[in-house]
Parts: sequence; structure tokens; C-alpha cells
Amino acid sequence: MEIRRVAEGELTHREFYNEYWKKGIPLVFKDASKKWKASGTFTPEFFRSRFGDRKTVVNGVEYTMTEILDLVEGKDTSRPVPYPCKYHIRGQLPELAGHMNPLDLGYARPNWLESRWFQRGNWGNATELFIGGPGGQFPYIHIDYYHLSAWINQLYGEKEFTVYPREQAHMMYADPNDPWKSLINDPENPDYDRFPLFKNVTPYKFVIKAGESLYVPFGLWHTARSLTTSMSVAYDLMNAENFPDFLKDVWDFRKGGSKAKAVAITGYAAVAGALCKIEDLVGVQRSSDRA
Ligand SMILES: O=C(O)CCC(=O)C(=O)O
Ligand SMILES: [Fe+2]
Repeated sequence: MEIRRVAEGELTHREFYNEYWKKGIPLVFKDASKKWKASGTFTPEFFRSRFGDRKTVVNGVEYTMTEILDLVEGKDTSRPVPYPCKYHIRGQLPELAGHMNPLDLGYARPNWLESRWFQRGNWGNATELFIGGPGGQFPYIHIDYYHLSAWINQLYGEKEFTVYPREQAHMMYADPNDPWKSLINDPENPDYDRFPLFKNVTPYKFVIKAGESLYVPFGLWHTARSLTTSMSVAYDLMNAENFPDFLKDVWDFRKGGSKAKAVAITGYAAVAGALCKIEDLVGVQRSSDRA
């Protein structure tokens, strides 16, 4: 699996839809986010001067933006640099609405998560700012919750991604208690006695730089590592292709609790999906800036 990198105008939305989205093949868009106001604006200085006091919790510890930036820029070496430091944009940095417009970059659509039917309640969707420092490693190899596909838009610095081909998914040792996570805890130095099949897996590693956007197909195992001080904006995509898997996850996540509640929520999602399908057919426009 070669990770293709496409330049502006090299691929139409239809080509993307048929060749990548439907087939679940990752892809890097070279200049897709250049049209965003966030492009070139999102820098450590920008966040330090405007949002220095803004707090978020990483691994159970609360940090201000200034504290996070001091850590990821190496100005504070007194304690470990946490990763990933995340801010929910709509909830925690609402001033940034409009900086990622159009959110879909002309490709990430239709997006049922933008429909009013899925705006209610928490369906695992959010537009988030990720901040990291050199060496900041995403804590596990995983597939994204709810079988959503992810769009990772690198806006500052560099991040290395590792993706594992779909046909090799059966060799990824999904944790039976948490099937979104792999038990393989040290992919750079794997314990082949515990994970013998992983010897046959061919990871694909590549770097995304500021201005580049990565499409991570739903259900694809992946992980990431920040190489420099890094900032990216990530959001998710769901539509007719991943909706059946999404719906199954909605049920699986909730079936352990109250059955009546699980049935009601899954029923709601099923109806919301049916409405989105109709909206797609009649060409309803959805807000493309959900941040
Ligand atoms: O950007 C990263 O560090 C990886 C993010 C990711 O894969 C996730 O949040 O699911
Ligand atoms: Fe992920």
C-alpha cells in the first residue's frame, strides 16, 4: 500500500469518493487546508498570546495552554511532555469557529455528523485541536471509535503516522476487552513471543507536514508520533459507507447497560441515518464548518 499524496486540483471529489473513501485507502492532500484561516495562523505564539489561560485535561492532569506550550516547546523540562494535548474546539476554543472553513476541504462530504440529526447527543464526533512535542507518541495502536474515518489536518510542525493495511487487520491483536486498541504496546520493538503474527505485518510510515491533510479510513489500524512541536485539527466523517458499522458500534457500546436505553439510542441513530440518506438523495446542504 503506497500512501499517495495529491496536490490541489489533482483529484476530484468523485474520484476521491470512488477510489479512496469507498475502498478505505488512506491518502494525503498536500495543500488542502491552505484555504483555511487557520493555515499559517495556528502557531504556538498565536495560542500563547490569545488563549494562554485556556485549560484542558490531559491524562487526568489539568494544564493551561501556556503550560502545554512551554512543555511542547521544551521551555519547561521539569516534567514529562504529555501527548496528545487536546482541545475540543467548539466547547473549549469557540473563538476559533470560522478558522477551518470549509471544514470538508471539498472532499470530506457528505458528512452525516454535520447533520442536525447527529448534532444532538454525543456520537463520538468532535473537531479537536491536537498539540504535541517532539517524540510525543499516541499511546496505542488503535482504530477510531464508532468506525468513523478521521481527517487529520496538520497546521504546524510535523507528525509521523503509521498505518497498517486493512488486509492485515487480523494480525493486529485487538484487545478482547477493548477491541479498538491493539495489545501490541511497543510497535517499534514488539514482543514477538506474545505477538508472533505481527512479524508478518507491513507498517506504512510517513510524515505529514504543515498544510497537509491525512485521510484515515474507518476501521484502519493506526498510530502517530509528533516529530516537532506540532499542531493539528482533527475531525471525523460518517456517511452511508461507514454508517452500518457505526450503528453496530452504537449498539455494542450500550448493550451492556440498560437494554431499553440501548434500544432507544440505537433506534434514534437508525432513524437519523435514514433521514441523512434521504437528505443526500435530495441534495440537502449541511454546514461545512462544524467547529
Ligand atoms: O494525531 C494523532 O496523534 C493521532 C490521533 C488519532 O489517531 C486519534 O485521536 O484517534
Ligand atoms: Fe485515531
